[in-house]
Amino acid sequence: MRFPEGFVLGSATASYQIEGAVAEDGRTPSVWDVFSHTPGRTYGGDTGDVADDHYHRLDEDLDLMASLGLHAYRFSVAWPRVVPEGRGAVNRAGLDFYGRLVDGLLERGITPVATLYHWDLPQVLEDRGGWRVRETAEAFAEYAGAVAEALGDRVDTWTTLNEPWCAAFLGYAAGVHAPGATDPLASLRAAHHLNLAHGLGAQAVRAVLPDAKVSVTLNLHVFRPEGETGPEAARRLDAVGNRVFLGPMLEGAYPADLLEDTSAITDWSFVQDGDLEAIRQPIDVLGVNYYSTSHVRLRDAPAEPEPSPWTGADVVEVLPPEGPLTDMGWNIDPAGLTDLLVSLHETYPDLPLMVTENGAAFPDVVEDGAVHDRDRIDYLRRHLAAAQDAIARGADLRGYFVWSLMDNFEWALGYSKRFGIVHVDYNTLERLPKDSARWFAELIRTGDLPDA
Ligand code: IFM
Repeated sequence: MRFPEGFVLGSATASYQIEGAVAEDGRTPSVWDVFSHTPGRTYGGDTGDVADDHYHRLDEDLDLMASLGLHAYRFSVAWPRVVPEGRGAVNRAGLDFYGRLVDGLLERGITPVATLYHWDLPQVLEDRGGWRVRETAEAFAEYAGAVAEALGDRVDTWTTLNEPWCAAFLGYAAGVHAPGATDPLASLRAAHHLNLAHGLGAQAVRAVLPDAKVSVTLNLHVFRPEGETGPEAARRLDAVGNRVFLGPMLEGAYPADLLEDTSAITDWSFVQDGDLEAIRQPIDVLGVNYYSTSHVRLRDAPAEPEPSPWTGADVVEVLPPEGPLTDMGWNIDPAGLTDLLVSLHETYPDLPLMVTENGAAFPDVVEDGAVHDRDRIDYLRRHLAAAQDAIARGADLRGYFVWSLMDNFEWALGYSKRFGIVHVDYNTLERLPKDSARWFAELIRTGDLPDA
């Protein structure tokens, strides 16, 4: 069970989930600062004010990564640290933090993989319409160019967006992520402007760094059709969950069935001439985030529409997941990862793939200074084996990043869910590698999947 030569094994985090220091060195509030400080929005009122205090513990965290032997580290840059007013002046102090991070990685032989947007939109841009409006896509391209200019050729791969589905549909339709809107039209506008941000951002990075490796990370959904109506339910959800991004980014068009399914909400006239050409930029690798699958069918009778990330949820039903479940309530279906990677390879045969997130939350306990997270090791082992199956079936998979390096702010669920392979004590901020961290380090050291 060996990975191919050169296969990248790393871990991932995101700025708002780990950094803290939200009001330091010129950073302004993001939508997540405002959302998390709004009563009732997050578990226990948790916020990212301190998070893992990574901003102040950079060297310790870099040493931790080196001790695990990570080949690569996937982090995100906080837009409101770098361009505090959303557009215009670039904040040198904000950029310097990421410069120190990148230099520290390179000194330790770890390859930096930068994501430009992992959901911390400057609130000042949300106040002007956020992802509902195209100005935000234009502002993103300016910001992307500024970061590319500053970090230059020290970054190996530039990822424009992380999981635009969550930003658009959890943020503007279901209302469970920032900015907390429940407006299906806004979510479709947001999806389009995120697509546009990807295209304009990719161009802006390449304008500064013509040889840059550019990517985007999508949380592609795997649907398991149930019964006779399952295939139609899966088609509808695939359109609004996956092809709404894959279509314009990789094929230069929104899928016809998506336009038809959403015609009662919009005529998509916010898509302007030239947008689709701008969105379809060559990418060097597609980042895939995978956690679980969803069993779906059509409803017997249409239900009262209520806030949901799924346009058409009144006719489509996502069935309760069958156990065993992770602490997120998500099912464990490693074959879904194989299916997803193989089907992407069949649809886009020349596109290299990278699993940019995979992992699981479990209710860890610290016992005598250790965390024996056997469930997580089992989850990781089975998913890495599933990735190997996909490679054996032809998928051009180049690497795998575990989510996450350390426990962190799990968005609306605050600190109640632990995804890290390193435990964080939120009282002392002490880091403690779990058994899974040692297991992952052993995998990196030997290139062989260790036993669970
Ligand atoms: O924590 C998130 C991450 O920010 C994006 N992908 C899914 C993870 C687990 O929910």
